[in-house]
Amino acid sequence: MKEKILELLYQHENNYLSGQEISRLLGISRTAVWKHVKILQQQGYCIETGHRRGYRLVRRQDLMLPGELRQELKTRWLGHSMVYMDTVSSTNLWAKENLMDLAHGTVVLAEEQTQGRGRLGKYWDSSKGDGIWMTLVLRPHLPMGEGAKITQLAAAAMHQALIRLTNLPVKIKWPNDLLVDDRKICGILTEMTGELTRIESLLVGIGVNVNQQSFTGEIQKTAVSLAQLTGKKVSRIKLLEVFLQEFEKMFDDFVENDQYESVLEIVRNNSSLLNQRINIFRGDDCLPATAIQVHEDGRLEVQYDDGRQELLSGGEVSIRR
Ligand code: BT5
Repeated sequence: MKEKILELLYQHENNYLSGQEISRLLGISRTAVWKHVKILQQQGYCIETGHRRGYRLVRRQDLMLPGELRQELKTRWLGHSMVYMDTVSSTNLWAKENLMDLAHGTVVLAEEQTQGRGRLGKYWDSSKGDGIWMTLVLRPHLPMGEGAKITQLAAAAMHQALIRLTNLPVKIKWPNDLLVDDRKICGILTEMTGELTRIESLLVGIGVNVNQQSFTGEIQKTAVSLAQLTGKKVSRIKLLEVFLQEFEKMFDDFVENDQYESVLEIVRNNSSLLNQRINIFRGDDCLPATAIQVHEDGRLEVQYDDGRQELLSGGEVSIRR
């Protein structure tokens, strides 16, 4: 009912709609309308109440409210179900804990994460209102080994979205980073549940630095935001909308039509690692090598100095140039 009220208010955007009219259209009492409006206001929707005039919705671009996003989103299935939270420990963690209730294509969004996570137990700085902190919940019919490809797919989709909106020279650092001028603008953390033979769920966690003016601590010099790079505030809603559309297109191509070439082309052509000397960190070990190619299964093909070649999985190594 809350969603229906919101829909009506969006249809009459910036104009007042009386409580009586809403109650007539939806067949509920005026008190019920008022209660739902109160909840929407608590969730961050800017609904003005005018004496005798009713309710009026004013759009806000400063929050990632699902209602705002839905107005622009042109996906077939991705993001049709959304969970929005003001603050959460981690959207990946939350999705894992609530997995049973989350349908394929659900997007879990938060304004702030108090325990944002990276790979291998590392942390992810997720300050309030500045970035996109989200998890895509996917339930594809794929064998377990195919999961690695999805991280590359997410990186390729975010690359395309960032290029379309900002035209910045964005590079993809296998397996899960997007960089501009060697500083990190986006990180991806893909987690899986399932059996040996089949994926039950894929949780694609994505963090994008959008409107931070500065960073502190360990990442002060290695992290960067879109606002810092472009010199102006960037709409998180617009970026989300373009990203979700890109992701859906690539995902459908891959899962339904077995087409993965366009993803490979993007991650290979925009790679910051290929043909470069790299250091591969695994546990306490560090081995120098050369990055050769992003393999068609999503792993990274490297060659050690003794000529030996290996395919690396994203989950187990850290790489530095
Ligand atoms: C990643 O790990 O880059 C994956 C980050 C995924 C974050 C999203 S946000 C939504 C979802 N919920 C979560 O809890 N996580 C996902 P990794 O490659 O391990 O990089 C982690 C390293 O990046 C840290 O050790 C820091 O050095 C650096 N870092 C932390 N926060 C950063 C930020 N906001 N921007 C740039 N670099 C950061």
